[in-house]
Amino acid sequence: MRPLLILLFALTTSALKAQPQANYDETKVPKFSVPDPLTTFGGETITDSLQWEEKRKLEIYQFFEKQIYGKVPALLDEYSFKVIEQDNNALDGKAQRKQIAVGLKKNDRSLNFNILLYLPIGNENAPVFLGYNFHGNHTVTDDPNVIITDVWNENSKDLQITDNKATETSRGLRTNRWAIDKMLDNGYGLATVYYGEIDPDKNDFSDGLHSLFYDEGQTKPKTNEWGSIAAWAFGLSRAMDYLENDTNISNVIVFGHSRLGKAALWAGATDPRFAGVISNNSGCGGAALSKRKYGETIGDINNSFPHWFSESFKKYSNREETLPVDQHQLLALIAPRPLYVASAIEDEWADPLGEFISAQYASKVYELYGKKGITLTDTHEVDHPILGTMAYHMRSGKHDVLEYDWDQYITWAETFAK
Ligand code: GTR
Repeated sequence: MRPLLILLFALTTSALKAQPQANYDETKVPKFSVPDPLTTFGGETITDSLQWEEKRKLEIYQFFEKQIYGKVPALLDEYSFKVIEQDNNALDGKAQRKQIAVGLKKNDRSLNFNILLYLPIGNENAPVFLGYNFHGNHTVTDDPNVIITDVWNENSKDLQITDNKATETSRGLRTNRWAIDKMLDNGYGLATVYYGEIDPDKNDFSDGLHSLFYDEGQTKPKTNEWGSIAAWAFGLSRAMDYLENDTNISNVIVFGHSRLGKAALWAGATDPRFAGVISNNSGCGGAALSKRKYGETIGDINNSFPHWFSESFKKYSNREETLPVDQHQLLALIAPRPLYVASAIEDEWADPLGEFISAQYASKVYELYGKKGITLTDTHEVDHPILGTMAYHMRSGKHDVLEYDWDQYITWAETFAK
């Protein structure tokens, strides 16, 4: 090749590969004003919890519902639960295990998902952590009796999943993210569901929960309707429909990591039955403030995961300054229920500082109810959790769920869940 051609070739290939560079420089965070949770869109000031609930909470909720996560299009026609497997002497006699098949029906179409439930022996009325897992219920434990999911699964080297299908090989490969023994020893249960059984995580709306609701000829949700995060949140509520009727369960705390932390927050905002909400490293579209444009931005997330949010959210890609809300108001929708926002200092993509500030700005609403929030003078000192009704920690280390995280969640839950 001649030098000019070589240069042109190099320029084109590098341009093709060029990704918008994420900002990790605090001095380059744009100046922005955080929308006040206590001033309505019309400029009215909110001074008590009643006004918040009647005026402000509703308008914020509706904005998130229509413009960000998307509306659930209709009610289900039917749903059913069936305990398909039970062992009262599971995990070396520490737990009762139940596997519950949940059936959802709409327009003569149906979808089934399985809840794996462990309840501690000796606590007849246990609080339970409910959280999605990324690759199947059988990955969270070595327990040989946990059913392996047969729906589409993202290939993963770590999980040894190929051909988009989970097998025996991946059993127990994610036990590190689920401190099941610790939960049981402290009198807590765990309920978990493989999120792909609600909606496979790919940019394809032909399958999963969305497809049950289509009219004749429809192939994807309408502009203001739900993306995958809202579908996953809806699935958590359907799991809750079962859990709230299990007489051995007292309270349910909804938990999620990363994209599933976003789903847990939206589930907490849409469903008041969750007694507490935990967002672990949920980042952009979760706990982190979007207007900081630090790490992942709305443009990045809508490009990489076009199916996560409602179609209407795309108009805010690279236009964060035009958003009349920010994610601290999502947190505020959960008030006055206990809420734990957890970050990891090396998880720069999720903007850990933006998650902390977001919790601080949501506090005003908790304070209206006389609850302890994360105040503006609180600091995010690494590995120094703040455990009030609003709780926060900045863990050392990376984007993950570690034993450390569960230690804090359990300690915190002791203050309200039993
Ligand atoms: C990333 C995505 C994040 C976060 C994460 C995860 O690729 O950009 O928003 O959700 O995935 O879920 O692990």
